[in-house]
Amino acid sequence: MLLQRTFEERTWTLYRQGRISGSMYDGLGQEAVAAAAGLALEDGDVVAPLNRELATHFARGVTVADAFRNFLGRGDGPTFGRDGNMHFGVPARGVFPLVSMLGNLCPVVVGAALAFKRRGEPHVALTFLGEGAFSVGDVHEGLNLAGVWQVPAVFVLQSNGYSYSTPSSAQMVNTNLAERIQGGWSIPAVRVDGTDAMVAFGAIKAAVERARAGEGPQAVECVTLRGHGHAAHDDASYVPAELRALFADPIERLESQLDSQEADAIRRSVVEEISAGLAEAEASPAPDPAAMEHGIYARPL
Ligand SMILES: Cc1ncc(C[n+]2csc(CCOP(=O)(O)OP(=O)(O)O)c2C)c(N)n1
Ligand SMILES: [Mg+2]
Repeated sequence: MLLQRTFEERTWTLYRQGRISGSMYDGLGQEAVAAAAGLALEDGDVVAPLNRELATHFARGVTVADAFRNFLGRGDGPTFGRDGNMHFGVPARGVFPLVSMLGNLCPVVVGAALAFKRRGEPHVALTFLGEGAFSVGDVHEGLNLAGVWQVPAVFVLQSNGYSYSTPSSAQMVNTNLAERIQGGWSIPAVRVDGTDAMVAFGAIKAAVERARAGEGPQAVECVTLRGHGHAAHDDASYVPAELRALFADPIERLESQLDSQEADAIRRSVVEEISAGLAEAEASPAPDPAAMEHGIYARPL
């Protein structure tokens, strides 16, 4: 959780210095869910994180240096300098790359889960969905087939109250997504507090293990608040202060349960890991123009 928070604080600075192009998206306030899902999985499982789930990448073994290489557009980074943002994955670590089209990763993950089932492999495929994604048809096609085929897929809903600046209540009549998944597709679904790391971990871990045991698809809805706006241009001034006051900071909440010396040691080691990873990425080469067409045509990267 702290790796994601600290990494994103550093990338905000890099962005304001003009060293990261495009925009900045972060998962402030949602780190518990991202970390919990990453830690609930095992080697051989696959996961498709979205743009607020860097902790999932880190929990699956993606390095801080590789994440910085992507943001800084380095030639030896996960997207070889083609993306300077969150649109990357590390397939060798079972992490699928993010595509921007909301909901598109849902049927992809159901397909991966179907492959595991057909091969008789004890693995699980997991993806995240926000409320905006939940209004896209692909998601409902994916959920439906996951139920029909009873594949080992886990859907983690990031219910953070908004899609861009649209509050969920202006987008859907029933904002209880767990209820809709359970009622609509007969997929077991629970709704938990996404600011409580241990509760989120317990719920996601149980869902992953049920899917792994052959009990079919599972869903966990984690209720959070998106701490920042959608992206750098958005100051989230439309989020009422009374709503903000209802949500705890997941990191402070977990830290309050730790011994303060232990918490300090974690903070120090995270700062060191971030600084070392950034230094490594900064020393990495720029993309080679000769490699521009790699991965576009049949030639593999
Ligand atoms: C199919 C599609 N429609 C619209 C967009 C533009 N868009 C990007 S993010 C977003 C809102 C996403 O909201 P949500 O799924 O709740 O995720 P959150 O940003 O809250 O994490 C929209 C509308 C898109 N990327 N893809
Ligand atoms: Mg949302």
